[in-house]
Amino acid sequence: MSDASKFMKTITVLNGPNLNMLGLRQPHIYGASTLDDVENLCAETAFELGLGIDFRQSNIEGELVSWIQECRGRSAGIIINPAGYTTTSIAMLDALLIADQPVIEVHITNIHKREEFRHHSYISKVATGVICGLGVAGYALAMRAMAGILADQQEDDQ
Ligand code: DHK
Repeated sequence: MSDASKFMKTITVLNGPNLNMLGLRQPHIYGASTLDDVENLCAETAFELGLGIDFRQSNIEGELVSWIQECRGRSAGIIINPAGYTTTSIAMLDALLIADQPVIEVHITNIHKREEFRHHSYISKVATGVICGLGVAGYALAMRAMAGILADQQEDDQ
């Protein structure tokens, strides 16, 4: 391991249920990009920003909760598309309340323009910011915003 990678900050990007079906899933709503495309976009953006990345997806709420817990002490920031758990998961909210790093919430679609049941988010209660409706480009924007937040944090620490 080089000195640079030893000290490189890692961003965890978590994806909730059904996002593994991107590309096949209602492409008129979610677009044609696959989750692999999103991972490549995040990896390229991370490389450009000098950040490491840990990109994951699960259809299981408990697994997402465990991954959020594992971020403690290992990850500098969490970017999360909670997908279908956005509107229901107090367990994920509680896990994020314990987390000690900034959180950015991403939705591919504009959830406020869609069915009313998609409008409320438990995750927004802990998110520094929310990006929605900008397609998968929202992930790259979230990475850039996270890099800015981490740079500000570093300045404050000095
Ligand atoms: C993804 C989902 O799976 C939905 O359950 C959300 C979100 C919207 C998205 O836009 O990325 O309602």
